[in-house]
Amino acid sequence: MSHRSIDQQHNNTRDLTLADYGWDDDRENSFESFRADGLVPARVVRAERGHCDVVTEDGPAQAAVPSSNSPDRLHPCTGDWVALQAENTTQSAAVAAILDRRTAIIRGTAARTSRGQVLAANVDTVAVVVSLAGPVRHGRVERMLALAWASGATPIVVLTKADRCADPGSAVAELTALSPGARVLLTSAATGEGVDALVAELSGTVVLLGSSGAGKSTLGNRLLGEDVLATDEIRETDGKGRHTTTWRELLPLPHGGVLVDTPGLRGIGLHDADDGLDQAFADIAELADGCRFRDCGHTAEPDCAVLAAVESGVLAARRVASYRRLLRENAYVASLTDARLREEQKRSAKQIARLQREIYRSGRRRK
Ligand SMILES: Nc1nc2c(ncn2[C@@H]2O[C@H](COP(=O)(O)OP(=O)(O)OP(=O)(O)O)[C@@H](O)[C@H]2O)c(=O)[nH]1
Ligand SMILES: [Mg+2]
Ligand SMILES: [Zn+2]
Repeated sequence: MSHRSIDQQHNNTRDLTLADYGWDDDRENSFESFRADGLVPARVVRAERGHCDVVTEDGPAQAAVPSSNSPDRLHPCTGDWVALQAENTTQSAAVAAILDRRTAIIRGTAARTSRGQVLAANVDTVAVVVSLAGPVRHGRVERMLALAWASGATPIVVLTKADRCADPGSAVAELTALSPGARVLLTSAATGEGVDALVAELSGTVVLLGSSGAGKSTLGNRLLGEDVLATDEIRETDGKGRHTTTWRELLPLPHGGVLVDTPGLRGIGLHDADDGLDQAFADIAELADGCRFRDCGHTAEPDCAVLAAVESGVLAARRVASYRRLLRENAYVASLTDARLREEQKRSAKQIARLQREIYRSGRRRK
C-alpha cells in the first residue's frame, strides 16, 4: 500500500481542532507572548530536513525550518508544538520556536555518540509492541522499556500476533515479570483480539515502538480504523521484518488522541536513562533496598538481596545481567555527554573572551 498525503488522509482532518491534537490551557497560557508577536501555534505531524508538515488552527500546512549553523538551531520532531511565523498565508509559514517538550523519546544514536535522537515529543503513552510469532527477545524489551520510562510517558507492553502463539497465557506472565509497573495487553491485529481493550487504555499522544516486523503498522491501522499505514504484506519468512515504515507521522485516532507509528528500531541506544532504568527495573531496585551495602553491585557481595532472589528462583539471573549491562551502557553514554558539554563550555568561554577583546578594542578606537 502506498502512502497518501496528509490532506487525502482522514477527510475529517480539517474539522479537528488543535485541542484534538492535545493543545490545552497550559499551552495556551504559555503561548501568550508568542501570540503578542503575531505567531500561531502548530503541532508537527512529520519532520523532514528543512521543513515539516504541521497542523494549525486552520488545518494542515507546511512550514519551513530555518537553517543555521548555531548549536542551538531548531530541530523540530514529530509531536513537537511550535510557534509559527505565518506571513500572510499558511503557504509561507516558518517555524520560529519549539515549545517546551513535556516528554520526549530520546535514543542514543546508533554510533553511540553523545547526542541523542528525539524520536517523538509530547508523548503520553508509549506502546512497546512485541510480537509473539517468534521467541521474545527479553533484553530488547527491557531496553525499549527503559527508553519508554525515560521519556516521561507511560509505557504499556502490547503483545501482538497472539494468533501465532501456542501459549499466550504464559507469554503474558513472562512479559509481566519483565515489565514492572507497566500494563501488559494481549492483541492480534489479524483477529482483532484485544484491540478494544487496547483502545480503552490509550489516551493523548500514543507512540508505537518496537522491532521491525513486530506488527506496529498493522496494529496501527486497526486503531485508526482504516488502512493508512503501509505494512509488510509479504508473509515473513525470517521473522526479522523489512523496515517497511520509514518515517514518523502523527495521525488522529477516531476515538480521540493521536497516534505515531515509528520505523522498527535497529539499535536502541540509551540516552540519559538513569530514571528510566530505575523504573524499568523497579523490581531489582526494590530488592536492592534489602542488600547489606547501599552501593551493592549485586555481584559477589555478602548479604546481597538481589543475588538471594536469583538463588531462590524469584528473579532471573538473565534479568540482573541485563540490568547491569544497561546501567554500564548508560553510564558510558553519560560520560561522552559530559565530555561534549565540557568541550562546548570551553568553546563558548573562548568565544566570550574573543568578543570581550573586540568590544574592548572597538571601545579604545572610539576614544
Ligand atoms: N498473524 C499475524 N500477523 C500479523 C499480525 N500483525 C502483523 N502481522 C504481520 O506481520 C508483518 C509485519 O507487520 P507490520 O505491521 O508491517 O510490522 P511493523 O512493526 O510495522 O514493521 P516495520 O514498519 O518494518 O517496523 C506483516 O506481514 C503483517 O501482516 C497479527 O496480529 N497476526
Ligand atoms: Mg511499520
Ligand atoms: Zn546486592
